[in-house]
Amino acid sequence: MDQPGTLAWIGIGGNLGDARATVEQAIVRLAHLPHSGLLRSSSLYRTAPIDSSGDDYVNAVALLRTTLAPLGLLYALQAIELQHGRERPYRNAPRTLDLDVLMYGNGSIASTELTVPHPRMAQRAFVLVPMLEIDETVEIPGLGPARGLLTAITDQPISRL
Ligand code: PH2
Ligand code: MG
Ligand code: MG
Repeated sequence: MDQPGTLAWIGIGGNLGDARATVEQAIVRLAHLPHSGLLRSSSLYRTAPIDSSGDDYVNAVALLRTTLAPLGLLYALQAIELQHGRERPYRNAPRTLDLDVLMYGNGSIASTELTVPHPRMAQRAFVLVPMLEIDETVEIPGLGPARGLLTAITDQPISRL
């Protein structure tokens, strides 16, 4: 029988403090998220800041199965960000931890709080490369296979840690 719940893809990133340790701890916290199970997590990647400043980022992606509603999931992710001292002084400021709902099933959501699929994910190697590590055939609702989107962004520095 099919498992209950929806597949949710989570983007993980940080570039303040010990980002590598923070991203590893965030993956552990995602594994303990209520009403959810961690199916896969990617390797960690070092990436150059895109439309952002400061140190290189550490990025990863996790795949969850969850029965949380999209906003319930978002609030649970924000709680983890706060546990890691996330502050938001200005847009795209360097951060200890950023957890983004990249995709929630095949759904499209456009509310004031949450836009899914994540609006810029298709242009970001730090999202697509770890997603494709987990599932080479993953498709983005409305855009198609993620694999084909990579060719446009081969200029973005990313290396596996
Ligand atoms: N996140 C941003 C903006 N720029 N650049 C990298 N390399 N990694 C990120 O996670 C990232 C970014 C906004 O959330
Ligand atoms: Mg983000
Ligand atoms: Mg965010």
